[in-house]
Amino acid sequence: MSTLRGRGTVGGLPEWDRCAVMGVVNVTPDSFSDGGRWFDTTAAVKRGLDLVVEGADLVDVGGESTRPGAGRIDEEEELRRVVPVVRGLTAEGVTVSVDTMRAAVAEQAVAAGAVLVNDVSGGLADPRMIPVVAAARVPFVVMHWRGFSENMYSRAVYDDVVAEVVAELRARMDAVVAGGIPPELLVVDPGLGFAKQAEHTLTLLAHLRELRALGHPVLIAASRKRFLGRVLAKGGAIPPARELDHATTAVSAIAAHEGAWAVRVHEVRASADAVRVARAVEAAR
Ligand code: PMM
Repeated sequence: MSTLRGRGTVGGLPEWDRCAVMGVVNVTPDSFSDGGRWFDTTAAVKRGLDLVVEGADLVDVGGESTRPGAGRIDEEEELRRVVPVVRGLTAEGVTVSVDTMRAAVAEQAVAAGAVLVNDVSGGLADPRMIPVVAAARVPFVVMHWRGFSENMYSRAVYDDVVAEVVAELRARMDAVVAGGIPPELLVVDPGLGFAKQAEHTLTLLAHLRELRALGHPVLIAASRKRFLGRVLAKGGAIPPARELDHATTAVSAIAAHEGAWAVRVHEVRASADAVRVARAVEAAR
């Protein structure tokens, strides 16, 4: 089994001496977590720039909601939402990733300046994705994914969630490398909450070491997810996504301490502090 010393670096991206913070801009009217507040190009670009001021190292721009139960939007609509925001942010010097399962969106976002493709399906949703990313020679996030969000909880069945997620991710990484994306451009992501019940997600967080042993930088995206609501539930009442930012920050601190390459969060300020504290503790070892 390969191992990863340190948190790893991703070819072509800036290097940080700590866990990086990826701020989220969802250009969607129906995102479960920010409720469509940024569903407008100007507002979305401003949101991205604000996230950088708050400490985001990268900004992840997405146009299609992947919340549990979400259906798909068409490609034209996704392009219309995403590309102008990517262009607006890169024009301001922001390091932008594009969150998409579609090759055409990845391709046009990279042409507009995006430097990383974040595909929650790990290249499974669109057969053109891997060749397009390989040709663009940009880094690629491979997330653990078992199918579209519409009915993903029916796939949340595991005997040993850590072993199965690691094995399925390893198979994806092999397929992606065979498809022409160099290993040094790959980031892995356990896909917290995707086809996973809360206990599965928590078990994965408890075993980040096994994920790091895949030998690639690890991205952790816990922000405002339902499993955090389950952890904080009082008398069966689950807090809404917007009330999960403190819990998200706790995960950022844990992930940074455990050697994650980056955390993907909606509220950047607190996680930017958390990764710096983790770095200072690491330096004092
Ligand atoms: N989760 C969401 C969207 N994009 N990307 C990666 N790499 N990993 C994730 O877990 C992930 C993602 C869903 O959350 P959002 O709708 O709040 O952005």
